[in-house]
This record gives sequence, structure tokens and C-alpha cells, in this order.
Amino acid sequence: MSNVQIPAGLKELLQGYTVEVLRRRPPNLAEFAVQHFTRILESQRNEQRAKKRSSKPIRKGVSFETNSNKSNKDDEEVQEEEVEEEEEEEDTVKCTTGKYSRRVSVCAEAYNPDDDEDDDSEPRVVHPKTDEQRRRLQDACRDILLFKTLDQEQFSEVLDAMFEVLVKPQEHIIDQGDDGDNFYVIENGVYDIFVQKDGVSVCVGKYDNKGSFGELALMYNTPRAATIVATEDGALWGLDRATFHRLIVKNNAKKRRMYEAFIECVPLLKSLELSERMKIVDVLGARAFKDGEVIITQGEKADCFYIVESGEVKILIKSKTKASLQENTEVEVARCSRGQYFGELALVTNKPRAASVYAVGETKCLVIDIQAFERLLGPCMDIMKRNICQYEDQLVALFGSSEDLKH
Ligand code: 1OR
Ligand code: 1OR
Repeated sequence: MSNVQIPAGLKELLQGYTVEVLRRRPPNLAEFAVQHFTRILESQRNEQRAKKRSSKPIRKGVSFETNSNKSNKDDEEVQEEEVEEEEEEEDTVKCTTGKYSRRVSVCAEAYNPDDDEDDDSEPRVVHPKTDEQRRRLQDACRDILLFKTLDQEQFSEVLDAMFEVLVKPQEHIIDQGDDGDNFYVIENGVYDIFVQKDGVSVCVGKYDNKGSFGELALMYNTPRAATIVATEDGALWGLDRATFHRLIVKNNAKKRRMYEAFIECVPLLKSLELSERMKIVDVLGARAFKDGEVIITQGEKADCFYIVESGEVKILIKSKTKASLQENTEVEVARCSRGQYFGELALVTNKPRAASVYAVGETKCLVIDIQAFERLLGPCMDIMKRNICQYEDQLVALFGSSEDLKH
């Protein structure tokens, strides 16, 4: 027996099964084992497809502008490979429940988070992880807005289902126009966002070592809305489409019910269509702050926008040269309460935060990340810019000149 080799991953696989048995106490262990391991196998296939897909565009060429110059032969080869891939996937559909198969027609399915009742009875996806992997995953997911309204049990199901994806420079994680397979949380790495404009791929932003992407195609059954390319070695955590649907999309129905009435009353969002306001609800996160807690620090890099849901915040600015004020003294310049917004200035001007913001008493804020802000709040930009002009006037009245502000 001494020379028997234990295959890599066996321990984790059996541990994962044991944990699930203890957690769910199934009446038939053998039947549950078949379901459990089938689900792992399906997710592994799904993961392999994701990797294959993300490596495929490298072959196609990283330079977007030169894509149209590809020879016909290249096109044919790529098409043939795609046909082969689809055929392979059809095989997978035959021998599984089909839940993990890639969609054939992305827009055929109407968006209705409430109508897929069978989702709840499905066995959970579990990708066994080492303690070290789980710790890294938890760190990466701590500030993910889409996870903020999940309860403890749902969050832990999400963590169980996530799998690690290591990426190389120039690797395409997502290609605009493709069907959605996974949602991704960034552990590290910088990722450029490209969007096609008049047939040319334009870089419209980037993710810098934090955040998440790939939720839109899964939420709305639409083709991928942007291309995401790694600019350096990086690590991501993927969440398969079925689990995303079962936990996040279903939770969105609850979120809409919870925030619809409130969002309707936010003056800034009045000019949006109801469907546009609901899209904001789908991607927002909720955060609670204690009395005196810092929400924004003046001078820091900005990555999100806030709306006060309850309580109050005070906004303070540091002055460095005004004679009557000591160096670094903070002066209160404004307060925001329910329905009012803050944190837009740095996102609009692309500068560091212009002021610090603190909670006054227990305060709850709705938070929207910079990508969703740019994507969804365009129609409200005029109102925000008008208010920003008022900041300038106030600034001059208070400090004499905007040069006196220390970022
Ligand atoms: P997805 O599933 O459509 C591509 O796959 C992902 O890129 C998308 O989900 C978002 O998570 C992410 N417009 C659309 N999608 C974006 C954008 C974006 N930025 C990131 N993603 N815009 C850029 C905003 C900075 C608007 C461009 C007009
Ligand atoms: P931010 O992203 O720069 C701090 O982060 C936020 O405080 C800022 O966006 C605004 O949303 C908010 N001057 C600068 N920022 C202000 C001001 C302000 N008021 C609110 N914020 N002034 C007050 C005008 C009544 C001018 C100060 C002299």
C-alpha cells in the first residue's frame, strides 16, 4: 500500500461532497452523490469552455482595427472552429440537463426572474477550495456590489460555486457580441474595457485590480455588451451562468420590490424611464455606515457614486492656505439626506475626491460603481453638471479661489 498514489484533488472532492451531505442531509446518499458529482463535472466543462472562449480571440488577433483586414481563409478557419465548438457543446447538452449549455439564441428568453421555479431544486455547484483560496476569494468578493444584498446563506453558495481563472496579458476574457457564460470578480490585474463604435473598438475604461464584470448578458439574456481584455497577468473568480441566475437574478426581483418606491422618489433620477431606473436597482449595492464613519476621503481615487437611503451625511473640505483656517482643518460645506446623492464630482471630472464625506448617525447608502454610473446615468448628467457649477460658486464664496482646495 505504501506506493499507492492519492490522485490530486481527491481529498477536496470527497470533502466537498461530505460538507454538502452534512449541510443538506439528503435522504439517499447515492442519489445525492450522482447529482453532486454530475454538477461538478458540468461546471468543469463550463469552466473549460470559458477558458477556451477567452483564449480563442487571441488567435483571432488582439488588434481590433486590423480585424477587418483578415484574409477570407482566416475567417473560414475561425468559422469552422466555431462550428466544431458548437457541435461539441451540443454533445454536452445531450448528456446533461442542458442547464450549462451555451445559449443558441440569446434574446429568445424573456427576462423574468420569478418564473424559473425549478432553479431552487437544483443541486448546488461546489468547486472545492483550499483555505488559502477561500480567503483570497472572500477578500476579492468583500466589496462586490451585486453580492451586497444577498443573505449569508446565498453569499456562501456563491463562494462555493466560484472557480479560479488565471489570465495572461492580452487575453480576452469576454468578447462583445458573444453569449454570456460566466460572471467574473477581479482578484487582481488590470482589464481594459472596449466597446465597438462605428465598427472600431474603442477603449472606454478599465478595471484596476478590483470590481466585477460580465453581469449584463446573464441578467438580461443579451449578447456581451463590451470586450474585456487583460493587460497583465491576473486572477479572476468566475461564477457560472446557472448559479448567477439562481442567486443573483432571483435576488434582483426582491431588490426591485425593495427599492422601486424609493428610487422613484430620487429627484436626480426623475428624467429616466422606469426601465432605466430598474436597471440601476439591478446593479446597485446597499451599504450601512455607523455614526462618524468615513464614506469618502478627500484626495482618494474614486470608483463609485452614492445615494442616501436613510440617515444623513456631512461633507467636509480641507483648506490649506486660507489665513483664517489652520492647515488641514476640515470645514463642513454641505449635508445630504434621504434621496440626495454625492460622490459624482470625481467621476464626472475624473479627478480625486474633492471632499470627505462622513455618516451622521446610522446611515444607509445605495452604491453604484463607476461603470454602471457611466452606462446608466448619462441622461442625468446635465442636472449633475448644473449642480457642480454651484459647487464652484460656493467654493469661491467660501475660500476665495478654487486653488485653495487641497486634493
Ligand atoms: P456583459 O455581460 O455585457 C461585458 O459583458 C461586460 O462589460 C458587461 O457585462 C459589463 O459588466 C462590463 N457598457 C457595457 N458593459 C460594460 C461597460 C459599458 N463597462 C463595463 N462593462 N460602458 C462603459 C462604462 C465605463 C458603456 C459604454 C458605452
Ligand atoms: P466627489 O466625488 O468629489 C466628494 O466626492 C463629494 O462631496 C463630491 O463628489 C460631491 O458629491 C460632494 N464641493 C465639492 N464637493 C461637494 C460639495 C462642494 N458639496 C458636496 N460635495 N461644495 C459645496 C457646495 C454646496 C463647494 C465647497 C466649497
